[in-house]
Amino acid sequence: MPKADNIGEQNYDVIVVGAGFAGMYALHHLRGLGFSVHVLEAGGDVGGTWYWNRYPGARCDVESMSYSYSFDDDLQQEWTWSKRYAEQPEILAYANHVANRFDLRRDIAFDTKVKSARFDEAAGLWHIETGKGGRLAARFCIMATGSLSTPKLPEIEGIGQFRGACYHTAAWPHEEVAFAGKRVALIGTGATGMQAAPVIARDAAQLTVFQRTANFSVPAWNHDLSDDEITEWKANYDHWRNRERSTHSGFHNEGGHPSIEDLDEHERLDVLEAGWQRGGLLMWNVFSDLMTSREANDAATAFIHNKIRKIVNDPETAELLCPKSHPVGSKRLCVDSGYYETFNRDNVSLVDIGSEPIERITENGLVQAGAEHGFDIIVFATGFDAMTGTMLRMDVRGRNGIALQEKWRDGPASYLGIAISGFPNLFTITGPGSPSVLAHVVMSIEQHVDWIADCLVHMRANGLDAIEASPEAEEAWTAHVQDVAAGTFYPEASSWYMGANVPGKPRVFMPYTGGAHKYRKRCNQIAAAGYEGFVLSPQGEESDTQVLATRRSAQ
Ligand code: NA7
Repeated sequence: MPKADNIGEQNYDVIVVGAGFAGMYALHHLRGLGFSVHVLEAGGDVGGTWYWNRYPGARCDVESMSYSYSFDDDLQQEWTWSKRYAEQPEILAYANHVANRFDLRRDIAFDTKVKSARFDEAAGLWHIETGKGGRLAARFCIMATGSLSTPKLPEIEGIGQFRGACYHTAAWPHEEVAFAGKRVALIGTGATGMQAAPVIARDAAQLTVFQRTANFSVPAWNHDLSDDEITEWKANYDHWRNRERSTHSGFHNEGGHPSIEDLDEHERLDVLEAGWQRGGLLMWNVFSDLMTSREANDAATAFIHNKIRKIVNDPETAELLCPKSHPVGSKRLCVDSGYYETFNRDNVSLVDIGSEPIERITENGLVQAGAEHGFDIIVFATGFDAMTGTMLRMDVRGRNGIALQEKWRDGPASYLGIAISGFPNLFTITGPGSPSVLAHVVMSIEQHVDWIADCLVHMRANGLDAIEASPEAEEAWTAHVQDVAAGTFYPEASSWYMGANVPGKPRVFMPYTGGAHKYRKRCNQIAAAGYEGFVLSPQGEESDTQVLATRRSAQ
């Protein structure tokens, strides 16, 4: 495979956009296979999600022994996690350890945001322009841009007028934010708001939580890992990783009862209670038909409502906290450490903005239900323009100059969540149409990077220069993603999975709900069948641009 060879640009085999967990592994793996790789990262260092999300209480909802790379046994043996669920500083330290261990930073440009990525058909190259005016070219471009990387502020009038301190949880300052003695407004009660609330409440003079939709949460029961737990995992990592790869969710501890219908009232409650006591993402280990059986979902809903009513002292607040607008699991289930208990504190109150929205933000606070409420700090835990937001903010253009914004006008179309028809040699890691946010994301990242790396090696060995998803394969896969989701409760919620949190965004269910294990098998079958559904083109004659570039460089 010839190297990119254009004048005035830095040329590589592969440009990777993003130095989070996906970009870091893509760099390491592809570099090891002899490709020249360069990574462009908007942040000041590695870590992606864990670089940006430094808000109080930020923690991973996947267990730490599992939420790590599996590609190198020495790496997984040498790193020791402290808690069942790792907190953000520890995960960022892990990302730094990986970057140091594999000397990744020498091929990463930090503080470098991609402005545009354009495919040059004549040369068969991707031309990348950065916000700093840098120009690079590569045969392949890999978007390792993350599913939750473009923070979303709410559309509230006057949002820029507030004179106090204002933060979005996903753009949190590196310096400590002092809440002591402060009146704090927290807007948003998803996974992030629920993690932040108990921690802010401990320090703040007063915390007011503004809730538009009540969400379901299950306790994390976070604790220090014992030496025995760590030793057991490390001795059996192969077993646990294989187990992860064989489940729907990618979690080692998935294992719900096959169907609620086999259980009587008593047994159902026992299963739910056991799930609650285990804690964490309970939806994967109570009833396997939770997302398809109304009976199962209603039983879990009633069970969680009762838990909330038992924990929260004030009956009115408890009732407001009981989610009633959507089935359990159809919005991302939250995993908390004392969220519901926080509302028993004297310095915490809950305001329902589902029925009476915030009217505007003022210099001193915000107006809601006709009254102005004064605050010193506003925290927006209002989520992300998920799954497509980051790529659509770049000017990505494929064959014939077609813009990705145009192509995805009615929602993302993708083959396997890996490739897009009309955009040759462009790959998306955990893109829309793959299990991504519905599965163990580090596992999903490794699967995509391995698949792409195998593909590039196959192309190099066979003198192939270009790969592109066929329109038919893309259409069929995109329809399949919708069909599978339609058989579940997922599309019933106004969730970010559906694009519902961003005004004007097409309402299309984006992740693949068919199961990470089945998805992996399908990807492998497609590769084994010679990349079925893709068009692979042999190395052609040198294009005019390349001939010209070669002549110039020879002069
Ligand atoms: P989420 O899950 O999108 O939650 C955002 C929260 O902010 C949610 O409660 C929203 O209410 C609320 N929100 C969003 N926009 C507004 C406006 N305009 N007014 C009031 N409230 C609003 O984001 P998170 O950061 O918590 O979690 C994202 C993922 O990160 C999480 O799932 C994990 O995978 C990690 P809504 O429910 O939309 O009514």
